[in-house]
Amino acid sequence: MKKIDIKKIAKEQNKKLKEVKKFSKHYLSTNILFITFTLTSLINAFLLRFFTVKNYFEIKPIIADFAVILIIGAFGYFFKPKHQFKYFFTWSIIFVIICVVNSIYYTNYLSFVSFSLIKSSSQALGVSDAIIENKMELKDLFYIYQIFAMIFVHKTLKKKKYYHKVSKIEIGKVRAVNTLVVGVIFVGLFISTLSSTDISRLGKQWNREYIVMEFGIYTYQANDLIATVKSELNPLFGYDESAKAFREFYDSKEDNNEKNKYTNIFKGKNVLVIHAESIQNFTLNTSFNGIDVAPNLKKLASEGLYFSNFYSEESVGTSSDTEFTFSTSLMPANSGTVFINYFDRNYATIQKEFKNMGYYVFSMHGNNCSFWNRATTHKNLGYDKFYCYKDAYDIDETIGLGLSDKSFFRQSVPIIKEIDKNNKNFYGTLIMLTNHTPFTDIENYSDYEVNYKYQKYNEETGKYEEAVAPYMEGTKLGSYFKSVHYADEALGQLLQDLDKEGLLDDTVVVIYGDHDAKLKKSEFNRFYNYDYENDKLLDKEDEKYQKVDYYSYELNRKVPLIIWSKDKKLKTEVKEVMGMIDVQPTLGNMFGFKNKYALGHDIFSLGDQENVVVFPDGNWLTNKMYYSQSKGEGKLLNLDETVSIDYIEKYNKYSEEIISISNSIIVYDMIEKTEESEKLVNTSE
Ligand code: GP9
Ligand code: MN
Repeated sequence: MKKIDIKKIAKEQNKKLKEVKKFSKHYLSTNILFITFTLTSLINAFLLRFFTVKNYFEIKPIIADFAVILIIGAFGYFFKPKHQFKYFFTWSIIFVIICVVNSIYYTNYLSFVSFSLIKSSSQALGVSDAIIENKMELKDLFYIYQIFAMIFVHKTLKKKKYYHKVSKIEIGKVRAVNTLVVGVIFVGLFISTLSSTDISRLGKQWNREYIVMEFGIYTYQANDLIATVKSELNPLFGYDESAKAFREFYDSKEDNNEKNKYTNIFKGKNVLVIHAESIQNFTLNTSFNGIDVAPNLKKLASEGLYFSNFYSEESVGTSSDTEFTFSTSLMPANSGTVFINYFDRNYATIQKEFKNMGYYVFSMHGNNCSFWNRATTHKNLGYDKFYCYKDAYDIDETIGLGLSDKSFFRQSVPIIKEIDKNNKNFYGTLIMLTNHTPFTDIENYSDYEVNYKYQKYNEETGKYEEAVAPYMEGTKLGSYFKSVHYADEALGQLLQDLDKEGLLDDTVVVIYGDHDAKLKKSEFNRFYNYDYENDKLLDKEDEKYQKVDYYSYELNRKVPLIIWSKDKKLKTEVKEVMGMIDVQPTLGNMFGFKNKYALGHDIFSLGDQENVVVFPDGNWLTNKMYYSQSKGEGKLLNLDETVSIDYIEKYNKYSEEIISISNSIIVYDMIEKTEESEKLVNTSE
C-alpha cells in the first residue's frame, strides 16, 4: 500500500499558500489605480441602489455591476501606466454622472433617466425645475467622492514614483486580457441567474426600476443607450421606399363618408375612457358558486354597446401600445415601443381631435408618472394634463404594483368634478392598475371565492351535505379572477360616485380591456377540465375534456369593449370581429370627427365589407378564420364555411401592409412630413 506523506502534502500546501499570498501582494501593490477605480465604481453603484430601489442584499446587480466595471477597466491596461489615470478618471467621471443624474431623477420622478428623454426638453426642464425647486438632496451628490478619491490616489502614487516602478514590470496586454477573461466569467455567471422575465423586461425597458434592481445601474444605462441609438438610426434607412408606399397607400385609400345610425349621436357629450388593466372578455361570462366575477362590467355590457369579439392589438409595449393604438388607429411599432422610442412624432390622435372641438383633455393614473414614459408621451398625444401618482393622489392604499384602483377612483371623482365645473366639455382617460400580473397581492384584500361548492351525498347519513372542492383556489388564474372581481367592484363604485355627482348625465363611458392577462395555456386546463368530485383534472380521454390548443387560447385573448351612456338606448351586442385600431374611427363617427390617417374602420360603416383584426406579428382574424402567418396555417371558425387560398393571401398581404404603413408613420414621422409639405404647397399657391 502506498504511504501518504502528510508532511509532504502540508509542505506543498504551504508553498502554494505562500505563492498565492505573494501573488496577491504583488497584484494589490501594482494595480492600485485599477483597484481604486473598480471599488469606488462598485460602491457607487451599490449606494445608488441603496438610496433608490433599496434592494441592498441582492447579489445579481452586484455581479452585473462588477462585470461591467471589469470589462471597461480591462481596456485601461492597453495604456502605459503613466497614462492610465486619464482613462480611469474619464470613466470615473462618466460613472459619477450616471449615478448623480439618476439619483436626482429618482428623487423627483421615482424612476431612472433615459437617453431618449434628452430629446424631450420638457423632461429635461422638469429635472432642472426640480433642481431650482430644491428637490435635489445631499445624498444625490454623495457619489462625487469617487472623483476626489481617484485624484488623491493618483497624486499619492505619482509622488511615490509608482507609475515608473509599475511600467518596468507590467505587460499591459496580458493584464488587459486576464481582466477581460475574469469580466466575461462574471458576465456568464450573471446570465445564468437571469429569468425570462428579466430578459424580456430588459428588452422592453418600461419598468426601469426593475432593470436597475436586477441588472444594476451601469447595465441599465448601457442598455438604454443602445435602445435609444437604435431607434435614432432606424429613420436613417429606407425612408424613400417607405415614403412611396405611404403615398400610394393613402392615395388609393377609399374614404368612407357613409353615414349610419350612430353618426354624430354623441356630438358635444363628455367622454370618460377607462383603460381596464388586463381584463379579458371571458371573465364577463364566468361565475363561481353563482357569483359573477365581473357583475358590473356584465351589467354595463348588457346596457350599452358591447363588442363581444374585440381584440387588443398590442405588442411588447403592452399597456402603452394599447393606449397608442386606441388614440391613433395605428399599429404598434415593429421594434421598440412608441411610448419609449417614438414618442415625439406627430400622430393624428383622438386627444387632439377632442381638443380641437374645445374639450379639456386629461389622463389619470395612480402609478408612477414616468412609467411607459407617459409623462412625456401623453403631452405629445395631446392631453392637456396628466394627473398621476403623488402629484395628484395620496398613495393611501397599495395593492400589487401601486395605488389601489378603489382609492384611485375615489380620489379621481372630485378632480373630474372640478374639471367639469371649469370646462364646457371634457375627455378623460382613467388608467387602472390593480389588476396587473402577477395578481397575487389581491389574496390579502379579497374575500371572493374561486372554489367549487356542491351538495355531496353522505352514504352514512343518507343526506346531501355541502362540500367544497378547491378548484381555482391557489392557482394563478384563481388569483386573476379575484383580481378582476376587485377591479370590477372598483368600476362599479366609480360609476356610482360619478352618478352621485351628476357626472354621468352628459357623459359617454368607454371601457376597454387593454390586453389579455398573459396567463399560461396550462392555467386554463384546470379551469375547463376540473373534476370536483375527485379534486383532479379530467382524463384527456374523457368526453368532457376540453383541450386548450393554440387557437382556442389566442381566440380567448379577446378583451371587452363597451360604449355606455346612462340613457341605456344603446343596448346592442356587436359580434363582428373588431380590433383596437377600429375604435378611433368608430368613436369618430359618433362624436363627429374623422382622421384621414386612421388604418382601422368605423365598425358600423363596413356594410358588406368584412372586418379584419391584424395582430402585430402578422396574424389576423376575420369572422371566418384565425390565421397565423408564422405557422402558415389557420383555423376556420365555422366548419360549415370554407375559404379560398386567395382569401388567405389577400389578408396576409393586407396585414403586412397595415403593419408596414403604420411603422413608416411611426419611424419616419410621415404625418409631420406630409403636413409640412402640404403647408408649403398651400403657401406657394
Ligand atoms: C404601468 C401599467 C402597466 O403603469 O400601466 O403596464 P403594462 O405592464 O400592462 O404594460
Ligand atoms: Mn396593461
